Amino acid sequence: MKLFNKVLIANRGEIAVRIIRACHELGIKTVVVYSDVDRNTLPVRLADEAICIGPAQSAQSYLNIPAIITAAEITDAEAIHPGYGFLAENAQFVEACTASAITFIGPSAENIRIGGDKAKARQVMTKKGVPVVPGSDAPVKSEAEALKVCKRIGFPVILKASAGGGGRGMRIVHEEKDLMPLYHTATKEAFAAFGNGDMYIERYISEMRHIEVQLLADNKGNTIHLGERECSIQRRHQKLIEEAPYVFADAKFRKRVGDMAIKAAKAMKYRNAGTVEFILDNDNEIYFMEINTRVQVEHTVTEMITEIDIVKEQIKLAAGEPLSIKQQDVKVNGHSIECRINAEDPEKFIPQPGTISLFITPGGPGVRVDTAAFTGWTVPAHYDSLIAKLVVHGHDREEAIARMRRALREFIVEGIKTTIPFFLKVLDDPDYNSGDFNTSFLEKKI
Ligand code: MV4
Repeated sequence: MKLFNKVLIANRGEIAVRIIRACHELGIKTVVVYSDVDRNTLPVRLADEAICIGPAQSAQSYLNIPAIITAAEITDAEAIHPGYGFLAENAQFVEACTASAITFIGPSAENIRIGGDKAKARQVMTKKGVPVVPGSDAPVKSEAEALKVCKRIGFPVILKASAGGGGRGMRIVHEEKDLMPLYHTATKEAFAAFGNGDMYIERYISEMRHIEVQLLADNKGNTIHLGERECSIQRRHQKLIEEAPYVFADAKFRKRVGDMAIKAAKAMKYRNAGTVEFILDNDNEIYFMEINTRVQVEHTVTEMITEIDIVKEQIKLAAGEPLSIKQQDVKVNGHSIECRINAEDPEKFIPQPGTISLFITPGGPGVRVDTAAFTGWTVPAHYDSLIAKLVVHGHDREEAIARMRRALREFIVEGIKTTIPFFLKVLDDPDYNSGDFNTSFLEKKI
């Protein structure tokens, strides 16, 4: 079956490199777009063609829809891969691609709209019988309604912005007297941040694990899952360590959460690759939290344990190919862990842009490094501070942890500070090693 001749990559950094690699393995030519400060970068070198689309500020380059569509048109690219971040979850961008007869490698505009409207997604899931945390059926319209919902579900509750997600615009409310002040500040904050102040309410699960399921769906609606990832090690809603599988998952758990994810995807006619995020509480109850309508940073750990190339699958699915993998052929093998190496101070997590004077990546058995960094490259201050993903695979979690520890020790980055020392500390933590942690782990430890 004929895929695309040429794909344009509307992104930068490690994910641009990741997508170029998938295209080249599929025999597809690549075009990368870049901003002024990204001229001397690895994606620009690796792609067959590169086009400057504007100045460093994202709004004028990586978020500049007309510039990117024009770049695709003048290079005859038939499809655009958006990566993650930037335009990956912008429904208008999908429509702009469609209007120019360019295939968007990702879900439909409608999928993205539902995924971006958290209250709507919750409603769709409730209607189709996917479990959600007890809460409001829709955004609450008044103080009186907010109070009524809270009285029904009981405190503590969590207020969430419909347009938020990933933790932005959230407030935990422990008792009734705090509800109104927090409801008002959260509403105002959400309005300022997203131009939409809608808030919905859920019962607050004080101890939870973040479990998510990778999905693939073809254009006919055939949907499979690639198992779960455990992403509880996060700081200020930024994931720092992810692993697959969830160490306490057995085949029964995997089927339960996997089937829930497929049900969630089918409820909204989901297409291409996506991720359903769940709350796992201390009673092993699973609740739908959000759906992420993009390839995620941590897709790599799933690739390591399933040997399925998720980015290649995205491209084939976008070209209209049917799913080539059956659910029963998805096998989970061993254990994988990812550490997100950020150009940040390892104590205070303050970004550290600057020139890398020496960059030597680890290697050897079971080690994968996804990066666009190299010796002499300057990390710009304008973008995300992720400079490398260190991903390991082992026969079991214990071997994966040992492998991660030795790979972190091998990793040489000079000239800027990175989060490598932070990960070495986490990897020595007894609770991390036993698997006894939840999303509060880092708040308690650092
Ligand atoms: C929750 C929750 C507890 N109960 N929802 C949603 C987005 C994700 N990044 C964090 N989210 C949470 N949703 C219910 N019903 C706990 C979190 C959560 C969290 C909340 C506030 C402060 C820090 C947090 C860290 C991890 C998870």
